[in-house]
Amino acid sequence: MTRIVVLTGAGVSAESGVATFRDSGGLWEGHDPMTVATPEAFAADPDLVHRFYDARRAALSRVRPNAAHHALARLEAALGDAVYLVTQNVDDLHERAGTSRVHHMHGRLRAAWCTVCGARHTWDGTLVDRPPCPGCGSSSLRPDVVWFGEVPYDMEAIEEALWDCDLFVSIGTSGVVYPAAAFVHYAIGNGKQTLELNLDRSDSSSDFHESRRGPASELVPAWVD
Ligand code: BJW
Repeated sequence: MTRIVVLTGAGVSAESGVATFRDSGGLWEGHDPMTVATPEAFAADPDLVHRFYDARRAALSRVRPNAAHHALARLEAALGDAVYLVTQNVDDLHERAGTSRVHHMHGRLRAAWCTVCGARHTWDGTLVDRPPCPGCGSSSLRPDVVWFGEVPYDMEAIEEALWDCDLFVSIGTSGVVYPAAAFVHYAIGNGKQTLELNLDRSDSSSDFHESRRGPASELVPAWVD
């Protein structure tokens, strides 16, 4: 059976109403990424960073998975363990569409981790008001997301999955943020087939064996079904 690694980015959730990062109207507009998505920024102005993530966490309850998320859930239902889904997205739309194994390499909005005791907690509320950590009681929770300069989650397992797969598929990502941007090079270097599904040409489109252009809600079901 063909083993597939699927990487998703902000473009897969765009049609659900979750803003992308770098498109016109994206999340970074009005926010220099370095003012909100680095540990240094958090140390310098935690209120600003907490407000940014609190607003995005609250917005999750107003969005729904789209046809692309549902198609990927069907792919997992059909192929089981032969599909390894890794997402750069911090939303939970893949899970809500029914995918059961989602590897969130950049963390999750609906989680907080304590910088004192290291515990991670499911989190649906706000953090700007400095709630106590349910584990140790300290007021040191931060969003459980991966900022620039931090090491993404599950890297060893992701590299193993890329090594073991036959096909690498990248969906809705601009290909500018590493290490995800290098997955296509790793896959090609190890003799895998590669496919990109993206609205526009991305920074790494020319690296893929095949690149299809269009909205994820159309391209992904067409590829899966
Ligand atoms: C549609 C669509 C529709 C729209 N249908 N498509 C090597 C070279 C240079 C720099 C580095 C390097 N290695 C590391 C770095 C530094 C840095 C980095 O990459 N910097 C670059 C800016 C140059 N990387 C890091 O610091 C990373 N850590 C690291 O490398 O540690 C070292 C290490 C690695 C591995 C092993 C051991 C050690 C950490 C990166 C963390 C990124 N964090 C963020 C924030 C997360 C929290 C949050 O959400 O706020 O992650 S940044 C932001 O960008 C977010 C995203 O996941 C990520 C990627 O964005 P994405 O998904 O691609 O979105 P967009 O908006 O850019 O693109 C959307 C795309 O969708 C577009 O192409 C549209 O056309 C398309 N689209 N609508 C289909 N309907």
